[in-house]
Amino acid sequence: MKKTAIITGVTGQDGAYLSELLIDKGYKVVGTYRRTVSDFSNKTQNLENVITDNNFILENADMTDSASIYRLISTHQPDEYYNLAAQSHVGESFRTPVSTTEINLMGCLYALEAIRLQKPNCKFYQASTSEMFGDNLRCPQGMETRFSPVSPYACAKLAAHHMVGTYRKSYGIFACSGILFNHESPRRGENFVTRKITKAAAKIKLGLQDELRLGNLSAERDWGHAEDFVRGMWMMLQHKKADDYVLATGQTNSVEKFLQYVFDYAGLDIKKHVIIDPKFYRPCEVPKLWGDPGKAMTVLGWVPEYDFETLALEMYESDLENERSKM
Ligand code: NDP
Ligand code: GDR
Repeated sequence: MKKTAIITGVTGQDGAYLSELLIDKGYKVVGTYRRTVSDFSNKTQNLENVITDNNFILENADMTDSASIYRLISTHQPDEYYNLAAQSHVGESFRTPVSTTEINLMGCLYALEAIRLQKPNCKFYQASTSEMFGDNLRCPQGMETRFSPVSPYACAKLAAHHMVGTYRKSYGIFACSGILFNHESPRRGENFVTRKITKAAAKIKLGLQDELRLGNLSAERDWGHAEDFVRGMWMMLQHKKADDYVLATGQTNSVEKFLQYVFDYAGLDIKKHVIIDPKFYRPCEVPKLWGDPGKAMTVLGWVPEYDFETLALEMYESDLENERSKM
């Protein structure tokens, strides 16, 4: 019989890649989106490869509505549940700390509790994050590194992370947290820095835009590709024992380096087009993220295939093609 997987936050970057992976593996996927007044086709644009597939079902559910999470699990009796839904923008979490916490912490707890009560053998994946390491500069950051969150986003994610461990230890739920470092792709939301850069570079190249406003260029991130990372999520739930893992590439680069690499490739001059705007600075910054994926590599056999350069070029080329097709 087909396995059923629920993916909350399916309309986001990772949800789309994970849906494709699971459908390829023969799963039935129940993906959730939250209803808004704005155009439905905008919301589902990441899902164009799966939305008409017979093994894909789209359900309406809001992570802040415990009843809708409870209903999801009782209706579909899933074998696996991937909790990807989140207010995932760190900068935005300073402006909306309460709703960020409701979505990112309570959404996780509602799902764990619904699983405990209705489908205790359902395996659970929680989207934890390298942001939990915050301003701890000990590098590379791995399973033994102390957490030191510095944003409402990271605080909520860290509480959810501990909740996952608590349900695993207390009730024997097969619950895993993936502590994932930044991962990007052409489907990355447009207000995250990599996509903001590749989209702007493409538009500047085509004469559709002149300037790009950015914040802190000195921050360093360990950037990988979302396709590699969703494979790691699935591998965690296939392992015989539930546990937590770090997924990262093990390489770090600054925002400035990403910008320079993309602009050089596009033949653009940063000095002519890039303006540093304090509006994009955060009240508190995570200066450096550099992950140690050793445990995931050894125990799960997970190996990322993309490197920094291939990722950046794929994103730029995709934005260039998109923008050109609209001209
Ligand atoms: P995205 O921001 O692309 O997607 C988040 C998804 O959550 C969207 O589908 C969004 O829907 C949905 N969502 C937001 N609020 C709610 C809500 N109240 N109820 C239901 N759905 C909601 O994130 P990514 O795909 O990049 O990341 C997936 C997960 O992994 C997130 O939890 C993120 O925090 C975490 N993570 C991501 C990393 C990365 O580098 N990408 C690294 C580490 C962790 P809508 O369109 O309606 O807002
Ligand atoms: P991050 O990603 O905060 O690491 O969280 P983001 O791309 O937003 O920022 C990365 C770094 O770039 C700096 N920066 C800017 N950021 C944005 N968004 N816009 C700008 O104009 C800009 N200029 C400079 C930021 O200050 C930061 O240092 C992502 C999200 O996917 C989280 O959900 C996830 O948990 C972490 O990655 C791991």
